[in-house]
Amino acid sequence: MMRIHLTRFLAAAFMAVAALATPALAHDQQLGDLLLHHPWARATPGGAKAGAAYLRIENHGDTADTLIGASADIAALVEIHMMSMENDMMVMGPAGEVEIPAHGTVELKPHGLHIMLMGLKRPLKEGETVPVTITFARAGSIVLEVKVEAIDATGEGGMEGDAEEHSH
Ligand SMILES: [Cu+2]
Repeated sequence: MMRIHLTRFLAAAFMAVAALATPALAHDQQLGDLLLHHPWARATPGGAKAGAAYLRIENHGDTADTLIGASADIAALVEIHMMSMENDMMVMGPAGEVEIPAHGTVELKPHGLHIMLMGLKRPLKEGETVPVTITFARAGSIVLEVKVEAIDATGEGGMEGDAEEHSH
C-alpha cells in the first residue's frame, strides 16, 4: 500500500518538474482585441548590425487596427519593413502603416513583413528574450517578449523551408 502511494507521489512530482522544464515553443500575448502570436527573432552573428523580429498578429475584434511603429532598446532604429521580389531581386524597405483587418490576420515572417532592428547594440543570442515595443493606432503599445531562436530558424512550423540570410 505504502509503495503505491510513493509511486504516485513520485509520478506526480516528476510530471510537475517536467511541466516546469518544458520549453515554451510558442507563446501568445494579448493587447485588446489583438492576439500577438509567438514573437521571435533569429540569433545574429557576432558582427551583425541588423536583425529582424517576426510574429503573427490576429485581430479578433470588429474594427480594423493599424500597426504604426516599433521601438527597442537593443537597436538604434526600428522600422516595420516589407521584403518582396521585384524583377527577380529581393528588395526591402519601410512598409508604411500595416492594416490588421477586423477578424483578419497579418503574418510577419522571413521574406515578408518584419520588424527591422537596425544598429544592433549587441548580438541577439539564442535562448534569450528581447523586449521590442510595437504600437497600434487603436490598441496602443505592447512590449513583445521576442524569443531569440537559432541563427537558421525558419519560425514555427518551418514553412519557409530554407534558411536564407536576411541580408541588408
Ligand atoms: Cu528589413
